Amino acid sequence: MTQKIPTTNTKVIDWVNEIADLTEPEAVYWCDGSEAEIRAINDLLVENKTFIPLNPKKRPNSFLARSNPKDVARVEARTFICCRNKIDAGPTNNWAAPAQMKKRLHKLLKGCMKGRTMYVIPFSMGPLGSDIAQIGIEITDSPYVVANMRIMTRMGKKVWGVLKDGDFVKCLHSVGSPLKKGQKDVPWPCNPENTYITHFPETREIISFGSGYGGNALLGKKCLALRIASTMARDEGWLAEHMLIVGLENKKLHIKTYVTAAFPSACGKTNLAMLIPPKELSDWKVSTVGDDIAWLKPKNGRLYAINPEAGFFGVAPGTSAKTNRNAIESCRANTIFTNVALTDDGDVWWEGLTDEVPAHLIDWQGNDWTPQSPTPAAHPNSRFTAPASQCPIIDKDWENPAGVPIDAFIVGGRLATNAPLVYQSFNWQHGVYLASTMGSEKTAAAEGTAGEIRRDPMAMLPFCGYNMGDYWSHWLKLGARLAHKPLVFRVNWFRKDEQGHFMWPGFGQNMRVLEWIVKRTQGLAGATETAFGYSPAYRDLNWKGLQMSEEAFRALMHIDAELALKDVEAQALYYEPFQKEKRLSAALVSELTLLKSRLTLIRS
Ligand code: SAT
Ligand code: MN
Repeated sequence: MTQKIPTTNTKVIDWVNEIADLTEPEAVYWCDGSEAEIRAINDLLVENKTFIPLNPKKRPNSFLARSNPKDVARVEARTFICCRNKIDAGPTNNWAAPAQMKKRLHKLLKGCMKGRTMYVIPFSMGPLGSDIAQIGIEITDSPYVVANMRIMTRMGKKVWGVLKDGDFVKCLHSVGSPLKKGQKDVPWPCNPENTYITHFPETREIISFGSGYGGNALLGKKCLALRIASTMARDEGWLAEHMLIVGLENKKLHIKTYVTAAFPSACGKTNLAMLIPPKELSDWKVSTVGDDIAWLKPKNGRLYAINPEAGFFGVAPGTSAKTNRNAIESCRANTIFTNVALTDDGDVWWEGLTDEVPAHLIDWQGNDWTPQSPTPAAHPNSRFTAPASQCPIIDKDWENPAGVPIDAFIVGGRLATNAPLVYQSFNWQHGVYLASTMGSEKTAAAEGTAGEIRRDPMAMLPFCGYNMGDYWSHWLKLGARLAHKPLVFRVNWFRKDEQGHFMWPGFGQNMRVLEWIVKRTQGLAGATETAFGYSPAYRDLNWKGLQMSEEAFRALMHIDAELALKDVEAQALYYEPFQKEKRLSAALVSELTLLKSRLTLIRS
């Protein structure tokens, strides 16, 4: 295949040549992002049996892929931050010395693309040409990755015009499974025994080997847009966050505002990004800017956010017309499904999609499945890759290169005990403290007792490319310089009563909490000072259409000082490794001290 090289950027050309010499592919193909190209890639994936075409009447232009059962999720134990000094990776990351890791990878990469085509994918994270956007180039030997990157990023020849002779993030990916002459390929090549997901933040490089799945292989997502971008953001004075971005508009109140939210996994982030308000709150119009990642840059004293992605890589199980109609609509066509089940009429199915379970399916591993089967039909981490433009409530400014102005940050986790529905931080510094200590309970502990909390600061635990203590300091500093700081709120949709029942209905009803939050940003809602922060009183929330007594609401907001003081002790322990490394800001220590004294005062 002779192709005219589509760029004159010598850094790109030299790097592509260097990688081709090292990995020895059969051919090199420069992706242009055209329709004809994706049709050919899809045909090839069907021919290789990586893709099963779905019934075009039910799911037009959509495909199902089944991965190797050993390659089904991100692998945190195999994810490394490779910077010169170990302390700069911090206590929450796996670290390796760059030279040593490069040596190890070099051995694995030698000849690793034999018998395969090496694809060069130019892509932009963020609207092309936006000053918040970043350009990456992914080299991969996986056509499945090409097909996914085409949905998840702005990919193709237009990128060369923006890049010109500029710098880019080098993203090298191989499934790590070379083919000998005449050897037949498998539908999902991978190398789970030798998987490495490595980041070199100082030289802005990513090298990923051995996995073809999700965030391990679509390098624009967690690797570039979070791990590498977080270090760029530290150096350049902005924020790269694991946050959804949502627009909230109320024409009667003349409000249109945007908020972002960070939650650990399994807290309904995609649902909140696409929330449908209950009919009594239909004055509110919710619109989606992003469901996973936000890049926020300061301008004129405020933060403006873009969604660096162009698609959703959403978890399928549990997604239904009832829980998230907009997500279901988003994947109605032009979608890649990975590890879901196949119906007898050529459509997809997963646990929770319909109340009625089909009598027969082919499960995610390609086996016959019936409701009596002992294992789930879809893998719990099965996914849909769908264009964001197909979301019925996509915000009109979702591709605005200037971003959207952010008025509030929401953080939270999944906590059964002693975590109120919502409260506002006293100020920015207190907000950073609230975000740094957030997390979810590891398992449901005995009801009524505090479960052990897996802290997931800013939901960035596996995604921060540098020392988490430095990251908190960066937040503190950045906010201090903003004239118009976003207000910070902590929420918890998952409190349970003594019988183990959820005390809050969640889903669309969360609009009531969002309404209070938005009104707080506009100075339109009241609040009461509590030990945790500013909390709504019963009268401060809109109860139209929801039966909840004042007593039930009080229980939902109650703070048990004794239990909270125990958590203060746990938080002090959690901060200790950062303190030992002298990477913990005194501001966070004093927030903990202040909380302790407030709780001690109200302890009966
Ligand atoms: O596979 S991804 O990293 O893209 C999604 C996730 O695990 O959060
Ligand atoms: Mn995520």
